[in-house]
Amino acid sequence: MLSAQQIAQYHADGFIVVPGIVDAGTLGALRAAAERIVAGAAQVDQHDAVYDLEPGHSRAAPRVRRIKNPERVDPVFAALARHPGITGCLQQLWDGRGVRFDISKLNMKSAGFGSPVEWHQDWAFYPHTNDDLAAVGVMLDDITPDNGPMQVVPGSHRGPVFDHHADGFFCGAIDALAPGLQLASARPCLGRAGDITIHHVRAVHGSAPNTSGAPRRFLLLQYRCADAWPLVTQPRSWDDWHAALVAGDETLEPRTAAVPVRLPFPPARRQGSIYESQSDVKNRFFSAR
Ligand SMILES: O=C(O)CCC(=O)C(=O)O
Repeated sequence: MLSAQQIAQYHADGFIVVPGIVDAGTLGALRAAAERIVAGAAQVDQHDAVYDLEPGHSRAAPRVRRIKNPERVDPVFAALARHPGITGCLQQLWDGRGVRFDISKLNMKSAGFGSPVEWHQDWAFYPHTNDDLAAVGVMLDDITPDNGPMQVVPGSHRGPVFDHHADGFFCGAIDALAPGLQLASARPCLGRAGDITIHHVRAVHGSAPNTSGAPRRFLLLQYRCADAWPLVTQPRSWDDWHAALVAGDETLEPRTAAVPVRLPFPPARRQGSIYESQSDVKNRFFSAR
């Protein structure tokens, strides 16, 4: 359960770190599953439905940047998406409304070369009828100042939706020189393995490369309030949509809110890998290797 102070902090800053949500046994199972999936990258040469590969990947020396939708690959990730410690926090943040899981991704950020993620707002990718959406980051490793922690600009979830386009196409990143970004105030989300972060869908966030000797595996689970209806990607079917409700009550009445929206169109020229589409942004903040 979140304290009143944690709830107030989430609403003020747009993010919180909640310690000790995932127990050691579950953590061990998640890490083992991640290692099994990464080992499978020795059979692939290019990005596919499961792997986003680091530059320099080879079958002999596999380098995985992101495991896409690990909940579709191993049941331990699917079970985590329904963890009551996670869904309970979200219900508290959303006034007791239902919680619907969307997708997940495991950003590997391996020691020494893990890729950066440029500043962005998740909202720019998937606007809804209201902005009660959040990503929950599960730390599979300790996250320190040196291994590329996610950084968030406090209060940015109440600001504008920044332009995530370059040369007329969506690129999934904000130009680092965009007026009003206030990157100097960004704060890192640090913690121990088993802690979680929760960040608001409109919060500006990003992360540096991992130049340390320690891995930084960070599993991002995306959730939306049961009454938030997607403006861009429609559900495949009612059955899928309803099956993704992981806590609370279903509803047939989307809640609309006065939220700023900018559509992610025309689509990114290199759709499918955020790392590649972000490389089109005019001014990067984090050094590309
Ligand atoms: O891995 C991180 O530090 C943040 C990544 C992120 O925001 C994303 O993948 O959308």
